[in-house]
Amino acid sequence: MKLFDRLMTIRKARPGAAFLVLLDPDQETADDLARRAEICCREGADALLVGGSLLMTGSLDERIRVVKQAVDCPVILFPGGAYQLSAEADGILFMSLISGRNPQYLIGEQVLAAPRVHQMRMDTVPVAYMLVASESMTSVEFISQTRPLPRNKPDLAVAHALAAQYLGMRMCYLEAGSGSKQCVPATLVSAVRQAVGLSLIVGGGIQTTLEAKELVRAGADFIVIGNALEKDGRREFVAELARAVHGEDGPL
Ligand code: 1GP
Repeated sequence: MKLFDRLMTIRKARPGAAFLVLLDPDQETADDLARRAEICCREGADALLVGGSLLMTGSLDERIRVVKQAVDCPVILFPGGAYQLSAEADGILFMSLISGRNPQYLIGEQVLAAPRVHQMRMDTVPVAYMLVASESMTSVEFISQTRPLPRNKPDLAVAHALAAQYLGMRMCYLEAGSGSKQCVPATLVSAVRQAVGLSLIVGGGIQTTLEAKELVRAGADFIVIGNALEKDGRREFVAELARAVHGEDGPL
């Protein structure tokens, strides 16, 4: 089954939203990464994203290979640039940073990556990536050299999401930036939800079950959490977040 269809099947199986965990391949040794991946999936993560704005490790293939051996769920590339490719993954979020006006991240990196993606026969999901402002500058804002969308102007987010839909994107990623102090406002998610039929991925700065539930209630189809799960001893928290995102711990 194609990656997009797999993701939709996972989504439909959940009354709330699907739960994606972002693994930073730079954070740990390959074995630690595999162990964490295994715990996350056992406790309820539906799929794993691997990647980030900046990648230091030179062994992305190996890291993804060991993660794949440890879990049954899809392991998906979430690349910060054309250099973050691996045929070991189940596919790639092929993204364009449409909230920005930096041609390198709108189309440049994609052109550099495309021949290798083709050569590796990677499964691609076209995703409109939209960075939303938070209180301080995030790595993605700095690396991409783009201005994020204002938090208090949902109409701007809606206009971008509509453009993405007309361009034929399949998913829209509303991103506050990894490690952000504030997640994307629920009001903005709900405005985009009402305007477009695209599947909505929401991530960045989500730290509590309450925040996750609010974003699901606002219309997120996929919730992504990375940083909040990176500390040790977070097994129970993963399970708690999974139940909240899936809508299994009471009415949303
Ligand atoms: C980043 O949305 C993801 O792209 C996850 O962010 O690490 O802040 O959870 P956090």
